[in-house]
Amino acid sequence: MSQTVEFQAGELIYRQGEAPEPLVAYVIISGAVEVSLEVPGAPSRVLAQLGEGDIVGELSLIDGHVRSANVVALTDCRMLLVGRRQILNRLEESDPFVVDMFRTMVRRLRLAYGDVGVDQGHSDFIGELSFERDMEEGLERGEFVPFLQPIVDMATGHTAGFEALARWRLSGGGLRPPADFIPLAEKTRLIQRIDMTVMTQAACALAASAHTGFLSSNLSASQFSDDRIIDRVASVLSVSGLHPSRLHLEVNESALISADARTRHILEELRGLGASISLDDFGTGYSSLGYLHTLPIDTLKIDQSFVRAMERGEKARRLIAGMVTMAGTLEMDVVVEGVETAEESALIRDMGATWAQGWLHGRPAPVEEALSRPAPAKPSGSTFVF
Ligand SMILES: [Ca+2]
Repeated sequence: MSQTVEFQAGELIYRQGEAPEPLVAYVIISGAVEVSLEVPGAPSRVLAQLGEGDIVGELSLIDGHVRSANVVALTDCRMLLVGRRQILNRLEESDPFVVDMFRTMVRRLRLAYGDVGVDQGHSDFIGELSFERDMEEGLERGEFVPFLQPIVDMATGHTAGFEALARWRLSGGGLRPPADFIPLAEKTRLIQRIDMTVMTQAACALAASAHTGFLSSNLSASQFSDDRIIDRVASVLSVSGLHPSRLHLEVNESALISADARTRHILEELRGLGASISLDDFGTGYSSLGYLHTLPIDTLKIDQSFVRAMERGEKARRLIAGMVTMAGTLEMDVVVEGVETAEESALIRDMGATWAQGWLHGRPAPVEEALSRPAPAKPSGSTFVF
């Protein structure tokens, strides 16, 4: 939740000792407030005057306890409400040690409140909170939709499946590219809802179409923080009726970095549903090869940066060939991403890659358009003709 409220000059925003109702902190968008502390048997003491970009009420938001000071509007104020979940989601993303230390600091601030200043706010944070609210509203209005990009069988030239990519279709008609919203969606964990709405819509569309290909759908690293993801994916399969063998789940290296027992358990359960696992953006992350043979991975998606580098020299070419060979040794399929020219496509096919994805084979397109595209021509000679 995020929304704005207004207070008039002189109005009490909250009182020391009262239960926080609603349980929110306030970011000052415009205006100024005074924070004061009542001390028994003494005149109340002004702790701070705060203005645009500052935050008040954050202690209660974090620990749920009563308000630790009085806050009064000095001028007419407009404030952004910050809900508990918005803060807790960000905290949960942090290292457990940092979270622990943070909670200890909050407790100590409570004890010593009269002796310390009030936190400074950050204007970046206001921008983020507003954008987060826009994303939540966009999700509620169903504005996040899949675009499908074909993944082509290198042996036949036919579309073997599609990757579902999130797009934000604004109510005004525009499209917001993923680079605009994915970073904050990941930070706030709204990415989990975006992943699932995109996967559900794409699975329903593919299951209802005449196309028999697979759906490759992204699961962000934050999905691996708990095993409810297994139920969510099971529910996508049951709602859509898509045969589980047609679902490929793309996971990137950051989700697997710890390769711990929980990650393994989640991957095995997802596979147990009948889906298969693709390692996304392979070669760009931490690239520890150690987990490749220990985790249940069916497909490597070789990051597009390797194909881009092919133009610059033989080494990149040999690197891709090496990765394709390694995947074959481990009995994994390979998708080479970022294929843009017929020459690249031919080279990759000759290396023995299973599938290719890239602008040559089709750009991401709205679902109906992608599913109604005629199948590409069968390749002839050493290059594909499209
Ligand atoms: Ca992907």
